[in-house]
Amino acid sequence: MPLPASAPEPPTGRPELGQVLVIIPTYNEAENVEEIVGRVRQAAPGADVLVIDDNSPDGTGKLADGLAAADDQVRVLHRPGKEGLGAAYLAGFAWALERDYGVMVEMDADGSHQPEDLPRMLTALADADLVLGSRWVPGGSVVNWPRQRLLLSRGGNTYARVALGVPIRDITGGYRAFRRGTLLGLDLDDVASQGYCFQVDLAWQAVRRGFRVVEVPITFVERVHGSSKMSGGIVREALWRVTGWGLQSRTEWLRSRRG
Ligand SMILES: Nc1nc2c(ncn2[C@@H]2O[C@H](COP(=O)(O)OP(=O)(O)O)[C@@H](O)[C@H]2O)c(=O)[nH]1
Ligand SMILES: [Mg+2]
Repeated sequence: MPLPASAPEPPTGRPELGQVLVIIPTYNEAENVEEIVGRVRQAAPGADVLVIDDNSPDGTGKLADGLAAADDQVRVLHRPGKEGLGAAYLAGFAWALERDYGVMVEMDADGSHQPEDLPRMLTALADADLVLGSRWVPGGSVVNWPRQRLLLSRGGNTYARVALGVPIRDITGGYRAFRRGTLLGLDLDDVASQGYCFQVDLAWQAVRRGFRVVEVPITFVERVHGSSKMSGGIVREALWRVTGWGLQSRTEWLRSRRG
């Protein structure tokens, strides 16, 4: 007698993913916002989109409002002024957690993160707690970066991997998918970092708390329009904080061996 047809069990007993929210922070992305939202809606039609605009002087927020007016699956969170990428994402996470979202995706507005890579990331999330879009695993790549920027990213990632002792190849990247339960398990109130350091902070917390973090190769394409908001200060912050975390965790490890 044939066995009754039943849906296969999720491989690790993780819950179904649930509704997906793609969070896109913007600051002066008027040339990019419409294209990126359109591409997300095409590549992952079931996902909702939240644009978080910090009162961009170039009118990005108005353009986003236009997109939201025409599409129920697009929303906009307006913030009064530029407070940095980390603060924008924290506001987006809080917004999503107050609602019924099961997955929160981080994505840049400038076209560096390909919405077409999202379905593969979500597939990987079925068997993970956090998926990192990775430039530095086999199959991942970067298009149109000058040598200096390549060196900075590779060097920064190697440094973080060694200092923190985690096997992640691309811990500074900003294209990620979190399960709701993962975000709830992190100490978001304690995240003060900006930019790259914000990304390192979240991934490092997730690893330390025992969440399953998986890297999926992505193609990262340098922006064509507008300009980067990253600064020397953001790079320096990442360097000193990562060094501090690495030292702290080694001290804790030594103490635990002695005690
Ligand atoms: N809401 C908000 N978005 C920001 C802020 N700073 C950067 N962004 C956005 O974060 C994303 C990544 O920033 P970007 O300047 O491209 O950084 P890079 O890719 O590392 O050079 C882009 O979508 C920016 O518009 C900010 O202070 N507030
Ligand atoms: Mg960028």
